[in-house]
Amino acid sequence: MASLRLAIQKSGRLSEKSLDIIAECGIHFSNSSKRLVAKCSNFPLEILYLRDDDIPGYVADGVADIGIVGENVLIEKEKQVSVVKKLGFSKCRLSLAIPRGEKYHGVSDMEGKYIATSYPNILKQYFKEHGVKADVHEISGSVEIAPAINLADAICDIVSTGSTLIGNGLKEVEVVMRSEAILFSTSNLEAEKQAILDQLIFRIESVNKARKNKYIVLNAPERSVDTILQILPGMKSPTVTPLAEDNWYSVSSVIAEDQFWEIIEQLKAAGAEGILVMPIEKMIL
Ligand code: PRT
Ligand code: ZN
Repeated sequence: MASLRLAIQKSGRLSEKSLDIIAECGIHFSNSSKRLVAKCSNFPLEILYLRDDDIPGYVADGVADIGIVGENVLIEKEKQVSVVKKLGFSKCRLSLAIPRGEKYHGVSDMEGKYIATSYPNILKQYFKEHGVKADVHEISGSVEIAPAINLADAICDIVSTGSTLIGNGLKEVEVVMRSEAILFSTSNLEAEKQAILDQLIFRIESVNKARKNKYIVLNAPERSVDTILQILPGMKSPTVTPLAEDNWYSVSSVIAEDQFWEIIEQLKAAGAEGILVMPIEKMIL
């Protein structure tokens, strides 16, 4: 029987979350950092541990069938692959930054400037789109120190909190692209492997939906139930069950994580009591 080969980062910012997703899909594997390949015991999946920079090439060549990297790496490598799904973790941005004391009027300020980056292809494309002719130079690692040692006028690097830029006397002036971890596949996946990938995507989507929602149970007096039902969206409609105490009901539903606090406040104001909120493990719609 065919098995799908997934390439993930061996050790780095993407490793743990990539493995978490597989584990939350109920797939068992041995996670030994010394290994190059791990076979999953209860799903036709093999995990290849690689440097993130090598993953797009291996997937394009068919050495691995699918891979997880940051979009920044995937786009920079310019390989022929198919994007499957954004995964919502390792969010960051690729930004232009200049020394803090310098004035900035717009991207045209970069005309003729010497810019250091580990992402020359993305940056050259960005300048092309903005009609700017800049001198883009590839350097790998410690890009942020380039202006201080007079190696460059500006840099283009990954930013998350921004503290690395501040610590190096730089300021972020343009966001060149936004990035997050992405699942992608070789462009001509054979049918049997595509079927395994479809199963995997279904599981990932169930896990991700569950992460974005909470299960809520509360008690309410009869006079509050109508108002509470209007506040709660629910997958279909909330469940309402009478309690042993006269004129009291238990109401349960699913609410979105990002509306959580707002909804809780409204429910309390409407007369809800004994509110319980629980994480959802999987959500199959
Ligand atoms: O060894 P290997 O080649 O596999 O790993 P790597 O060192 O190339 O990559 P790694 O593990 O550092 O990052 C993997 C991916 O995580 C990147 O390609 C991004 O998609 C994503 N990511 C998310 C980040 C960051 N956040 C991040 N903050 N990648 C790098 N950084 C670095 C950035 O380069 C800069 O030095 O963190 C610093 C900035 O962070 P702040 O918080 O100070 O702004
Ligand atoms: Zn790398």
